[in-house]
Amino acid sequence: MPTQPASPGAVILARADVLAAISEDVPRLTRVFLSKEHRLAAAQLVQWMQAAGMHAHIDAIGNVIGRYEGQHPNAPALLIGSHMDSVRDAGRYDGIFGILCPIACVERLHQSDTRLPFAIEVIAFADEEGVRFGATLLGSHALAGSFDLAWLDKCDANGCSMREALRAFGGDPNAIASLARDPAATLGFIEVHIEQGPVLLSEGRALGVVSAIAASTRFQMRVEGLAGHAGTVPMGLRQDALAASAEMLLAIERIAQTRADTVATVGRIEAQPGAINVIPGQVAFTLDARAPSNTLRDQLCAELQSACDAIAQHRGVRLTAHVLQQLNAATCAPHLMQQLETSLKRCALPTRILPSGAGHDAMVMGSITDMAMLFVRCGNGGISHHSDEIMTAEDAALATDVLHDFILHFQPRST
Ligand code: HGY
Ligand code: MN
Ligand code: MN
Repeated sequence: MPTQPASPGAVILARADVLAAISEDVPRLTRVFLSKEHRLAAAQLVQWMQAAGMHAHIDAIGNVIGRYEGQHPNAPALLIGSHMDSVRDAGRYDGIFGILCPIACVERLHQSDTRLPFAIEVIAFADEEGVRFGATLLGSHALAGSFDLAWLDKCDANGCSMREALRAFGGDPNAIASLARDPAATLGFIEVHIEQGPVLLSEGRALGVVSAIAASTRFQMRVEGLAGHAGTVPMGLRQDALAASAEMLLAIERIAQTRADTVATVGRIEAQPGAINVIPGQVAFTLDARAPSNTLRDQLCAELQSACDAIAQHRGVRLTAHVLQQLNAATCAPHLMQQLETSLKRCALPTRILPSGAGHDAMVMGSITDMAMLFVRCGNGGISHHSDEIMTAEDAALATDVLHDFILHFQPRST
């Protein structure tokens, strides 16, 4: 019995499985910027891009870029892409689906020998999560011309600077500035991404159109108390940095819960000296605060900071808060949203507009061109940044149909 050709969605999920196996800690998925896994996954993406009829290359910062020419050489391009790096113990569709889906669309154009009045560039951004060096959205900042060269001096947990790692990867720190795209040659940026939340799943919808991406601020918080003997220092005389931090964490949670649509997360905490019989004298914890607008984010951060300061004062410890990153809210281009909605209708799918609480490369690309996002349902309650992240081949195929329709009918903003 001849085997049935795999459905377009199944091909995409199978490719995501291939990439998920390119990890530093298999069977978990962790693929960080400028690692050997980055290099291996990039080579695999180049191969798939070339098979889809694109010219593909790896740029100076490690982005993988495939270009499908239009009817005329050097035509302005519609950019479509997402990130190829992952968080630790990640899901296999975050970022990656937004690369494999457009590759599948270009493959359809190539197979039908369709050429459009514009070129298409599929972009696999080298680093969006910022796991290795703490600076995020590096690949899209390079293309948007907003890469801060000081980031090259950031070091990873082993003391290796980004500059050294980039050179060892085969990139070129001196060429990053030249990657900046000319907005005049860029017709727009589309990112297809799993929702990473429960909304589409709960409403029984496969796809949604994003209205805006939340504003966020990331802090490195440090609490300095006084280490001491766990057996001899009376409770009333302690300056316990970890107990103070614990009270701060609960205050952070309580404050974020009281405001609509705001979230605040402490993702990592370390206590020193970390001995069972020593009162912790130093604590470092991260704080990720988000809200639908810049104003609401700033108000949230101010309230979080003053609550933590009051706790520090009350407990006789010293708190310092260092802003690691501040990303402003990004609104999607209405004319691109409308075209995505029209494609959903042409594909006989209901339209649903929803905000994104997660950050995306589209926030950065939106600084140089019109941007929009198509969300795809994820299963398992919408879980993401977790190995239980799932999506279906049917939804992958629907997203590919809608993106393909969007591309065929794409109209850049009339100037
Ligand atoms: O943190 C975020 O929102 C994104 O997943 N990097
Ligand atoms: Mn992510
Ligand atoms: Mn992502």
